[in-house]
This record gives sequence, structure tokens and C-alpha cells, in this order.
Amino acid sequence: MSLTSNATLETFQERIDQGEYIEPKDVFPDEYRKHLIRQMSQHAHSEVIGMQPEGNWITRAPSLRAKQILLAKIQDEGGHGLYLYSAAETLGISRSEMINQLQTGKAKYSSIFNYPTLNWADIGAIGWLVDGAAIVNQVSLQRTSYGPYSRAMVRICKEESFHQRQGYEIMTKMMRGTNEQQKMAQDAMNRWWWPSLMMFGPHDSNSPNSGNAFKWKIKRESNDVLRQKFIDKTIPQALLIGLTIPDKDYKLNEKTGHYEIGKINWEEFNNVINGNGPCNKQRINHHIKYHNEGAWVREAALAYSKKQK
Ligand code: FAQ
Repeated sequence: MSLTSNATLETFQERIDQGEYIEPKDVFPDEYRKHLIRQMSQHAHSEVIGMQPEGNWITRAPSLRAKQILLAKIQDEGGHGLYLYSAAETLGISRSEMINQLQTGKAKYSSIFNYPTLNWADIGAIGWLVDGAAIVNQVSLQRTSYGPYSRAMVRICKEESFHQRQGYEIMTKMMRGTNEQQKMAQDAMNRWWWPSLMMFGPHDSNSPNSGNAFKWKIKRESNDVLRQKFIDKTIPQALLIGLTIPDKDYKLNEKTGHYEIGKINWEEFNNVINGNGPCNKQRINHHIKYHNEGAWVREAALAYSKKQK
């Protein structure tokens, strides 16, 4: 519901400041609704598009166990997309409109899913680094001010921690394996490390959406704070299994206890989010193709549900 007067706007802000959750039938500003639709739909699209790079390896998983785990993980990601689309629908946008925005390039999805998965080690790197980065961000979003988004995050975080561990297990196994396997794991680390850091978005000083996001407690921690948490957690994990950090400038600052890193290549990030990454076109074309091929399923489900009424 949109706000009409300053008085109601103040009441809304007071509720936010007191840490109350906002629910779909409450009164809130249209800008709050738009901000949430943007972020939540982009989050949902990321989960669904994120199934593609991993799906590429289901038929080539190295064992039945690895295949079962990967299948379960990818199904989880599809489920996360569905929770998030449902949560966004409570804001008055239809799923078909969100999908249209994705397919026409009006809505973004995470930059990370525009990179290719070249070999099995990439599946380890995605689970460990990409899901690892996603969890750091999503744990913080469990306290986001919009009730349906916050509740979706609680469920999603439980599943993401299993994803992160399965990825780390793959990397650990490869680092304990042959020279070739160790090289593959290091090569995957080299290719996924920097794009994982970019997942957290631009530096705080360059993040246009952060102002309102903090005012309305949609975001609870900044892009840079979350990125630093991920760096501090992940570097020791990499070193423990013998991986090298692909950053000649990284070092532990003994005084702060935080790792410092070299410069992130924002030109690469901007290229990717503007549609020019290695796999952007492939990802969207694939989505359109299978969305169209699945039209009959949606029609049948709709016809069935109408018949039940
Ligand atoms: N990629 O002003 P800010 C997952 C855009 S889930 C693409 O800082 P904001 C699970 C941003 O949208 C991963 N675009 O924006 C999985 C904005 O453009 P806009 C997804 C990006 O919203 C694992 C512009 O740059 N997670 O991985 C990115 O305050 C494995 C300026 O940025 C979420 O979506 C990026 N990385 O902060 C699935 C979490 N970063 O919209 C399968 C929810 C920034 O104005 C396999 N989202 N941009 O045109 C968020 O927390 C926030 O939206 C941020 C960005 C932190 C991503």
C-alpha cells in the first residue's frame, strides 16, 4: 500500500527505526516497494540463472555420490529462486513481469554467473567461494526489514551452508590428489577469487542504492563490510588446504586482524553487469529457450488448478 501523507511516512520510519518488520498489508512508501522489488527480483534471478553454470557438470560429475550432491544443490538453488519470487510477488509484481524484466535486460542478476565452468574444480570453487560469499550476504539479510524477504533468507541460509561445505570438500579432495588435480583446483581459485569478491557490489563510496537501503534497514551491513568478512573467513580456508591467493598484494594486517587485498578490477565488473561478460548472452538465451519450451507445463498447471476450483 502506498503512503499519502507525511504523517504516515513518519510512522513508517519510526517502525523501521524500532526494528519492526514490515508486512505485505502494511502501509509503506512506494519507493520502499520499488527498492525491494529491484533487489529481491534480482536476487531471485541470480538463484535461477546460477543453476546454469553448475548444471553444465551434472552429467560429468566424477562419481555417483558427487552427482547426487550436485543435483540436490542445484535443486535447492531453484527452490531459493521460487521462495524469492513468491516473496517479491507480495509487493504487487507478477512473476511473469519479473521474468520479462530479466529476459529483456531490465533486471540484473549476479555478475558471478556470467563466468564459464571449465572443469570439475570449478564446481568446487562455486560451492566454496560463490555460495560462501552468498551466505555472508544472506546471513546479514536475515534481519532485513521486509518480513517475507527476511523469512525467505532464514530458510535459504540453512541450505547454503551445506552448499559451501560441499564445495570446500571438493577443493580439499583435489588438493590432496595428484599434481594435475592440485593444478586444476588452483586454476579454479585463480579464476573465481576476484569475481567472488565482486559479488558484494561496488565499494560503499560508489553504491547508489545504499543510502535508502540503510535508512529502511533493507541492507544491514555495507558492501565493503560484508566483502571484508568473506575475505577474513576465506583466506585461512584457502591456505589450510594449500591454495595460493591469486593476489600479490594481499597481507594480514596484524594490528586490525583483517586481511588487506589488492585492487579489484571494477572495469571488468562494470563490463559484466552491463551485459558484456563471457557468458551473459548464453545465460539469457538459455533462459528464454527453456522458458518458452516450458510454456505447456505452465498452461497445464494453470488449467488443472482452475479445474480444482
Ligand atoms: N552483480 O548500489 P549498489 C547466490 C548492481 S545468490 C550484478 O551497491 P545494492 C546463490 C546493483 O544491482 C547471489 N549487479 O546495489 C547461488 C546496482 O544496479 P541497479 C545474489 C550488481 O543493491 C550460489 C548497481 O550495481 N545475491 O549466489 C552486483 O545496494 C551458487 C550499484 O550497486 C543477492 O542478490 C553484482 N554482484 O547492493 C546460486 C543478494 N553488485 O540494481 C547458484 C541480495 C551490485 O541499481 C549457485 N542483493 N550490482 O541497476 C544484495 O544484497 C544487493 O543487491 C547487492 C548490491 C549487495 C548485490
